[in-house]
Amino acid sequence: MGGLAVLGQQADPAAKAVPAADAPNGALTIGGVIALTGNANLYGQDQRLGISLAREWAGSRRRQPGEPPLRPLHFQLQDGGSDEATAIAGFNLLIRQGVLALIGPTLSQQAFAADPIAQRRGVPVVAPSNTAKGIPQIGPFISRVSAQSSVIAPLSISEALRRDPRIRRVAVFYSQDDAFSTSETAIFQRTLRARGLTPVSVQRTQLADNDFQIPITAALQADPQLVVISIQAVGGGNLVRQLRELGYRGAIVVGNGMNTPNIYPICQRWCDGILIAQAYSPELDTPVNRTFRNLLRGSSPDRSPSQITAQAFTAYQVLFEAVQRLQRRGGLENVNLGQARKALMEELLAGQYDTPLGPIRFTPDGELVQGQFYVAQVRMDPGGRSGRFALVRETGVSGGAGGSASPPAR
Ligand code: 1QQ
Repeated sequence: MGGLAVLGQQADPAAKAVPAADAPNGALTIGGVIALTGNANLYGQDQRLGISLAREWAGSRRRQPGEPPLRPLHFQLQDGGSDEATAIAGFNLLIRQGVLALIGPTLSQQAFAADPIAQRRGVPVVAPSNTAKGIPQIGPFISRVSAQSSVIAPLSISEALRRDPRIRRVAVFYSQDDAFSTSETAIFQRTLRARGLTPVSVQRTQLADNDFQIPITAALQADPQLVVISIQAVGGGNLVRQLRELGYRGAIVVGNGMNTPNIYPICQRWCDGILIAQAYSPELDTPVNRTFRNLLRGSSPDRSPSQITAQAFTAYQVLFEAVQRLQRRGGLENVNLGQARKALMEELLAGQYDTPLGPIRFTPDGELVQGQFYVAQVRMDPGGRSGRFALVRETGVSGGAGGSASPPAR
């Protein structure tokens, strides 16, 4: 029985001593649980790319004279699928293998299921793309670099109403079985109500839906002038296309579910003109964003710099920088993995980071503080096969990490 207890201790990597940075086994491992299969792989592709660019960036960092050696980091990627069970399995596997911290999972719906596991085991999580309300509040080990819907979603509604102040009739669509969608639509609808607009039609769909004829027909009976969509990329792309095919000509605002260039092949030319708020602009002219864009051009010349890629880069960057600061302060000496995880979480939350998203930091409970946001409009090429998010407005949020208001719209 004593043997069992010893086995139990050995099985928990948290009790293992952290080796010295320059020891042969001195590398610590960051785990990534990203959707590589299922519909959310449209985001996962962007995320895998963003993390690999960040690893290139980190690999080119050199120890400054007089500094202790950098702490080498490994990265271990696990498919988080597009559902809760696969994300949970990925978290469990990587935590058992002794990762220092985790990036992921892709969807808020998955995070509400998987993050409590990391929280219980004391493993820091940086969410690269969870926008639903309440993610960092899952616990002290959970943070995010993805701005929550409440700061982003109102911007695209404001832009639509600025373009056409006569809009009165708004139809809303959302997936009722997805945490991102229900959270975002609540913000969209609150923003509309604050403008005195009560939706003339609210259509609740399912995450797995791809055929929207029935809800579209119902919504179009109310003759909307604006359609507001909180649905993930595959469903949302199909919905936009079917809306246009069924004759809707008015404005369309979409949410974070469609914030990837991977929507273009789905909605093709029908996506042209849709408005979307974004937490990243490729046009941000800072050294780190130029590096991000150059690395992307070097590795994947056919991919455009996008929000979800930049956020995944940022998630890795934030962990890398926090680890190196901790290393320099001696915080990784004479500690076990469990203590290192805790110290890393504190270090991470205390830091300020100059990222492709702009300057960011965290609130004490792990919520992102970011200063710059954008509204883009999708512009499809004439063939309808590829397109771009064209920047139409830039907004500074007062109290954001970047400080005060930024230059006005272009
Ligand atoms: C979330 C999201 C996704 C739809 C985009 C990755 O924002 O699940 O929170």
